[in-house]
Amino acid sequence: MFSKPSVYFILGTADAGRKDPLHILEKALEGGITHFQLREKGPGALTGQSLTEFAIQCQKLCGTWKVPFIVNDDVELACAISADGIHVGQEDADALTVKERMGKGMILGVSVHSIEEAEKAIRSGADYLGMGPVYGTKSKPDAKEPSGVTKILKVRERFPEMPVVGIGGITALNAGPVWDAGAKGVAVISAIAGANDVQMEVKRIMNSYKGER
Ligand code: 3NM
Repeated sequence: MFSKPSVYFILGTADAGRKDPLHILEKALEGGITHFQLREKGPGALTGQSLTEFAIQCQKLCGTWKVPFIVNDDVELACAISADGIHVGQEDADALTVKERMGKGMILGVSVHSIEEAEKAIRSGADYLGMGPVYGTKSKPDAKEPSGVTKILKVRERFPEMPVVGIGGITALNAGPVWDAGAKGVAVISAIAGANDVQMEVKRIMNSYKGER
């Protein structure tokens, strides 16, 4: 699933500002994102039927580009529309419970901040780990203090087989150390959602990877 360097785009309607979120997603797909996560949070977040309809539109777009469509936190929604995966944080549903509920073949991602959390997530059946915030972020009001790539290095050393995706304040200009720390992917909201040229920004982030392909 992370066999090549991954640019993992995350978006909710609030992150789109005054732009059309589906247009942003389309441009990001054209630019070459490898994963998409729908993360519908915060004031004014869609709920109920409007959320389901929006999720299905995102899923269709991702399907056209054969990009995995992952739902943040909302297990009901992910299962109801047969998303490709679910991502949970430490304050969301327990990863093991989610793993037991989700369909076979679905991807489970878990946000972790320490070796202990990584170990528990792996025991619960996580397919990849999200680790952040690497840098300061404005997209998650309750984010922890940024810790650079220190924690990614530790988790990569202890669990070398487990794909890690860095998150938090990542842009084309500062993604280098995240790749160098062994992350298989970089997860990004604002640098992509807020870019004037979304497609070009995705390409720039992808090109920040200088390792072997
Ligand atoms: N999770 P941006 S940081 C959704 O540290 C999320 O677990 C984080 O957005 C974590 O690319 C974050 O705009 C926000 O900084 C990432």
